[in-house]
Amino acid sequence: MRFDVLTLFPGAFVGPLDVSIIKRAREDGLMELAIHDIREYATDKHRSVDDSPFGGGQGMVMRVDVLDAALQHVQSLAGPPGYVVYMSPQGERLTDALVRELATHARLVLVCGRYEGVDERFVEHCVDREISIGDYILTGGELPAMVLIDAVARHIPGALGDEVSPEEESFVDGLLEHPQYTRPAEYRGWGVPDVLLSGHHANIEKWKKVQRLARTKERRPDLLEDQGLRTQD
Ligand code: 9D3
Repeated sequence: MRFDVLTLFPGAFVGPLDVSIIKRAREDGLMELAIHDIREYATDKHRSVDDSPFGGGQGMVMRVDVLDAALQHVQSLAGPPGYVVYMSPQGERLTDALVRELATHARLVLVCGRYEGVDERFVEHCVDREISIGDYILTGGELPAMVLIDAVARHIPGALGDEVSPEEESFVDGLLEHPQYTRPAEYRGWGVPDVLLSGHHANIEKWKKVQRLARTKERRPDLLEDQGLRTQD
């Protein structure tokens, strides 16, 4: 799977995507990531990428001509045209279901906004999907793009290694995870639930399920409402 990112801050993408699972997926050739500096597509002598909004209002808006030139260049690079995602506070919320859907594309082009956002004509004519990562204000689309890449890349076949499958993970059955413990069994008088040390597998499985249900009810009741619980639950 290939990701192309359009940004005014290419330096932001050095680091977070160079470690761990994403690093290995890139080294193994399972995923490609190319970062493109939008400013390289500015045409006037000041290399301007933004201007004040028509009709007035605070801040600056990213220019449609510069964004379109950058996108056309990027779309001409690799084989299949990429599915174009604009990271935007006005977008639909990124969920596990949307992550899985995005992972079915061979290529994604992620556009990161800065300032007050982009000229709406770019969204209307060039963007396939507008996506937000949640209801809080950030300074730009770069961190959201990295969040999306990280979440989607885990679904690339082989990216997690042989052991783990993203299908088996929590969110899939809509419950939070149970608490986890490891050695030492006692530290500063802090113990571990006896059942986990008992070796009684049926009781351990029951304990884990009860913990998952109780935590979900306490912390995320919205997740319980989304699914029909069985009587044994
Ligand atoms: C404070 C300025 N806002 C009101 C006039 C508008 C605004 C513009 C640009 C608010 C945030 C941003 C920058 N954010 C993103 O580009 C962004 C984002 C986010 O802020 N939260 C969650 N998801 C995303 S995706 C892109």
